[in-house]
Parts: sequence; C-alpha cells; structure tokens
Amino acid sequence: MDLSVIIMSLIPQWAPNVHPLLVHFPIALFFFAVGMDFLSFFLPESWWSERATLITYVLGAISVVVVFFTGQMAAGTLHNISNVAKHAVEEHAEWATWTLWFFVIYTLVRLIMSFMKSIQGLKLHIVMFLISLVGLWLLTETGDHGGKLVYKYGLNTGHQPKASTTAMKTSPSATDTVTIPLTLKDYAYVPDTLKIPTGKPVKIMLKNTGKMIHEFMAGKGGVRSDEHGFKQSLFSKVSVNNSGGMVETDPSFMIDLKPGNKASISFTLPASKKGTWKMGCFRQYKKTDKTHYDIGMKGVIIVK
Ligand SMILES: [Cu+2]
Repeated sequence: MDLSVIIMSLIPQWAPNVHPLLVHFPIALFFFAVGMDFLSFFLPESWWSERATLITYVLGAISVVVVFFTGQMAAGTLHNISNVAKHAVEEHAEWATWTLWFFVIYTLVRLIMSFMKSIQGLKLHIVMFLISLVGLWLLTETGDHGGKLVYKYGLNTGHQPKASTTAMKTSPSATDTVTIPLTLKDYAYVPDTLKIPTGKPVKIMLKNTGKMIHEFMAGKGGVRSDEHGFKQSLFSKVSVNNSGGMVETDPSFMIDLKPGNKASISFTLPASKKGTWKMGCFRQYKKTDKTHYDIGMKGVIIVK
C-alpha cells in the first residue's frame, strides 16, 4: 500500500475541518525555530541550546506532515468548484508540497549535523540559518495561497452534507438536484437521449468505460466548420462546474474524459434553453478524417 494511503486512513473523518486550524502549528513552530536559531547566535547556550532548536524543528516537521495530509483530505471534500478556484487549490497544494519537502529534509539535515557536531562551527550555522529563511518564504507563500482559498474564493473545507443538516434547513440545491448518469463508450453515449429540466440544478455524472479518450459537448445548429463542436453551445452563458475530467471553455464548454475515469458537471439551465439539442464527441476517429461523432458517438438532449 502507498504510504500516503496509510497516513490518510489514520486521519479521522473530521480532519478536513481542522485543516484551517492546524495550519497555524507549523507556521508558529517554524517561525519560532528560525527566530530562536537567530537569537542563539547572541544568547548564551544556557538560555537557548541547539537541542531546543532541533526539538522545535522536529515538532514543526511532524506538524507539517499532518497538516499536509489533512489538506489533501480537505481538497478531496471540495466538489463543484469553479476552475479558477480549482487552479488556486492546485497552486496552494504545490507550495505546500515544496514546504513539506523543504522542512522535512532541512530538519533531517539539522539532526544529522547535530549528531556529527558540525553545527557548532559558526560559519556552517550561519549558512544553515540563511537556508532556513528560504523555508519561511515557502511557508509564507503556502499560507498566503491557502488563505486566498478561504477569503477570496470562499471555499469551506469539511463535509458539506453534514454541515447542512446541523445548520439551518438544507438548501434547495442539495436536495432538488437532478442527477443524470451518462456513460461514454467506444463509440457511443449510453443512454443516447437525455432529458434535462430548466430552472433546476442538474448534475451529469459522466463515466468513460471505453479504451479511448471521449468528450462531451452539447449544442445545436450543426457542426462547426472546424469539425470540433456544434455551432451553438447549450452551455453558452451558463456557468458549469466540474469535478474531474479536463474542461475547455473556448469557444464553448466541453469536457474530456480519459478511459476509466469519472467526472461530473453541474449547471442550471435557464428557460431560454428549452428545445432539442444534440450531444457529441468530436475527437478524431483513429487516423481517419472522421470524428467519433461521424461514426455514431452522438445523442439527443431534450431540454424542458
Ligand atoms: Cu469519443
């Protein structure tokens, strides 16, 4: 079993909720460690020892590992978020990964140096102190990117359904969502006809059981001259959130799904979209000049 899977299984269910609280531990510990390390150049050994710095670093390293995994779990509880917010989550995770590796390695190096007594050399100690400033910079960037998720994108970690039952009445979007399953095969949609209501939140659960990458596009007015979509998109001026898959929005919304993958898209169609639409996959069929659409990967969407 993968180490991260083991660590994740040890973390209790409520962990994502505490991620925003736990983040303060590594921040406090590492700032304290670096600060005291700096003061130790001036303080007598009896006031603050190298061992005390090391203990702070070890505690910091432990806390950063825990916080990292609660963060991964927290990210896993985020569904139906916009692509911009998703990108921000990925950036935060990227900074967090750098911070994690930096401090774990740095702490190990400090431990080894301490055992070998080499940190007692002043020059080496100054070098190690300067390196630790890089860690503080990574830590600050990670915190900054994480804070933005909450304050700028309004993301809340934790289990949404649980929160909605304890707080107030469940929102209509949670209960009235129309869920529509759609399987993408080589080379067909199952079912080949979808009925979508207007004015209600809809969630299409996509699954690719084929061996090829497939896409889902919806529109009408015939196929574009570039053969890669419909002239008119069902999703123009409609905001669509996705979980999983690869989304493109230019010139109109589409989602790509790798073989074996699942994804979902959520949206609410306005009454102006009522009518009969088509869905299709416009990927190139093998090395021909045909698309999957041409050989039958298409269907009908009835919007009422
Ligand atoms: Cu296809």
